[in-house]
Amino acid sequence: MKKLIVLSAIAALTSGAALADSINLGAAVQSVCGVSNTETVKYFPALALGNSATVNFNLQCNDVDGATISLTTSEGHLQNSDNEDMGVGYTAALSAGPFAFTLTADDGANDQSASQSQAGTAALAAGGLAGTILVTVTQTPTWSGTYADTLTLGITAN
Ligand SMILES: [Ca+2]
Ligand SMILES: [Ca+2]
Repeated sequence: MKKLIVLSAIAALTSGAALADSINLGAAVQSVCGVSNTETVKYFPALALGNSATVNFNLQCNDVDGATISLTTSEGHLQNSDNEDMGVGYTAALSAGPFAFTLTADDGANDQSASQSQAGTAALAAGGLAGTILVTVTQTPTWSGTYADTLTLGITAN
C-alpha cells in the first residue's frame, strides 16, 4: 500500500513538468549619484592665517558598490590676481557620512586632487545625506590684492 502512494506522487510531478515553461524576469532602477545644494561662493574679506569657512552640500549615490568623492584645486592655492605663483595655502577637509578626507592646496601646482572611495549604504542611497567641506587658511598672506581658487567637488558611482 505504501509503495503504491510513492509511485503515484512521481507520476504527478512528471506530468506537471511537462506543462512548465520558463519566464525571464528583468528590471532596472535608474542610477542617481551626485551632490546638490552646494554653496558655491566663499569669500574671506581680510585673508589671514587660520581663517576658516564651511561649505555645506547634500550627497546621494544609490550604487550598491558605493561611490568615489574627489576634491580638486584648480590653482593649487588661493592665487594672487597679480601673480599666480604668489598664493596663500589652505586645506579643504571633507566630511559626509562614511567619507572623511583632506585636500592640501599650498604649493600652487594646478589641478591637484584628493579622493576617497566608500561602500554603498542605505543612507547614501536614500539621499539628503548632509556633508561639509571645512576650508582653513594655512599660510600668512604677504601681498595685497585679491585671491581666488576654484575647488571642484566630484562624485562618481563605483
Ligand atoms: Ca597655480
Ligand atoms: Ca556599481
